Amino acid sequence: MGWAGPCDAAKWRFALIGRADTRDPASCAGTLVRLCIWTLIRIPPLGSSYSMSTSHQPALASLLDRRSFVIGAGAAGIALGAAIGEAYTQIAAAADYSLRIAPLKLELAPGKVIETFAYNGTVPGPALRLREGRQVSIDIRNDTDVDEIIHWHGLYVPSPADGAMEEGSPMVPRGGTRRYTFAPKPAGTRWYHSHDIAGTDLTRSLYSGMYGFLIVAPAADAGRYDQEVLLAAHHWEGSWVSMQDLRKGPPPDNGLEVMYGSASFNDKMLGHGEPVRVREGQRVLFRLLNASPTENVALALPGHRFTVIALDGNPVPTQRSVDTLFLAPAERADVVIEMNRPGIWILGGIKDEDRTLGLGVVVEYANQHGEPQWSPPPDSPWDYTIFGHDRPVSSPDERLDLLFEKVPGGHGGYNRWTINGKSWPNTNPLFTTETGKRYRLAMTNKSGDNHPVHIHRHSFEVTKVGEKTTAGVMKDTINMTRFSTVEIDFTADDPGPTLLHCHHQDHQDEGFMGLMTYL
Ligand SMILES: [Cu+2]
Repeated sequence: MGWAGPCDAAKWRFALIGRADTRDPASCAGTLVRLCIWTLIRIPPLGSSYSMSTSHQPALASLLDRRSFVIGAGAAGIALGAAIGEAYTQIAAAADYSLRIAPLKLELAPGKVIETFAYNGTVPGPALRLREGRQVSIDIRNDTDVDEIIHWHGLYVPSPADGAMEEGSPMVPRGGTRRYTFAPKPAGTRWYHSHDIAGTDLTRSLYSGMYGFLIVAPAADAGRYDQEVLLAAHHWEGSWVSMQDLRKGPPPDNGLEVMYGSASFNDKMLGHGEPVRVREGQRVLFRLLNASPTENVALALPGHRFTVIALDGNPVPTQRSVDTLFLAPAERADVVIEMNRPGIWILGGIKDEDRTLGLGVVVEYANQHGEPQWSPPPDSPWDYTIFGHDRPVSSPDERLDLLFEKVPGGHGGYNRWTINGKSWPNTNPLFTTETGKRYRLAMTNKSGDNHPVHIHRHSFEVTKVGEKTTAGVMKDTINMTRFSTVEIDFTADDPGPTLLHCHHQDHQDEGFMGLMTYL
């Protein structure tokens, strides 16, 4: 199953890192590693369905720029990587947790088995429940044939431990183990997931089962609920398609998009897992995560409403009950559902095709019998601002404009994405901040696609969505609907290189990414 090629990327990486002080990475290391990765990619992994026609090669080259750039990301970043690499490889005492990355045959439904990758043989991976501020060590063993990396999404951790190679975090080499140590904060529903490049390979990174909940408990947990349920939505069996071949609407020059063959909550398609068993009168806390690589999910539970208490793990200023919950990729919502309509129900995607793919789970009241019931919820557009304060926000020290645009790939080609006219790695640095200052990012999505924009290692305050102002909603990922504007404010309070990117795996790999740096 291992790589048959002569070129060992991990070895190259460490050799180059070790010499960072005497070499110009941009002119030398980057080129060498780019060649090296080309060799690796050209060898089919796992003998699987991977294929690469010659027409894919230019797009693949640009996708690869992300990794090769990182390796040559500047002497400072590389020196940092070297130091951390040494620190993390001296593994003595047992870690608090260990995660093993390995292939998995996942049975989504009886007889429906897909080949994927996962942590510790389960999807999602084990739920890590950590205490806020208490140091934790996690060993990551990589039993796959490519170097991997795990990002701690929503946590304030130093760049080298954040799990983003673009920030200088080291990869977990294939066949190797690396220890991550950090003090988790802030409290809330976070998650961990692969932050590797998938490129055109729809079995890798977020297209796979490499994700899990990471819940940081506050010093005092109110626990005002009777039962807790963790549900992670995911779409599986992706394939590249030209949307204009399937329906009218997409522009004729649009490039390939990913479509999926199945979907699940956790590891099972709708109707094939254990139901969520509840009793009348219970208040059930659902921690919902959209771990899909590219798909939005809108969810409902007929006859019930979701009281939203936290978004992206952060308590909202105004708790509201809604009929429909909307989550873009990487977003989380903590919701309480009052179980006051006995029956057998489907908690699932409001789009019929999503439930047909398997996106849903049966909610079964005690002593109730029969077929699971579904009825469409009232039409209710998602609006972040209803969870906020209606008060003015303090003005920022500086305002920065970010414009997101698509460079269509054409029929059968891959799209590229730009931020202020440039694609990663040419976006670097996106902007530079000064510790302690408050910044406003005025973001414009000049495309017909959604973009869940994620900032690593920081939370931001949503201050304007379209023309509506709001305050107090703290997030790490915000979905920008097509042709929309959003303003978010954040304080530069966690020095170190920090990634900003779209959380659609394909958009991220196609250039929608940049680094914010500190002075
Ligand atoms: Cu995007």
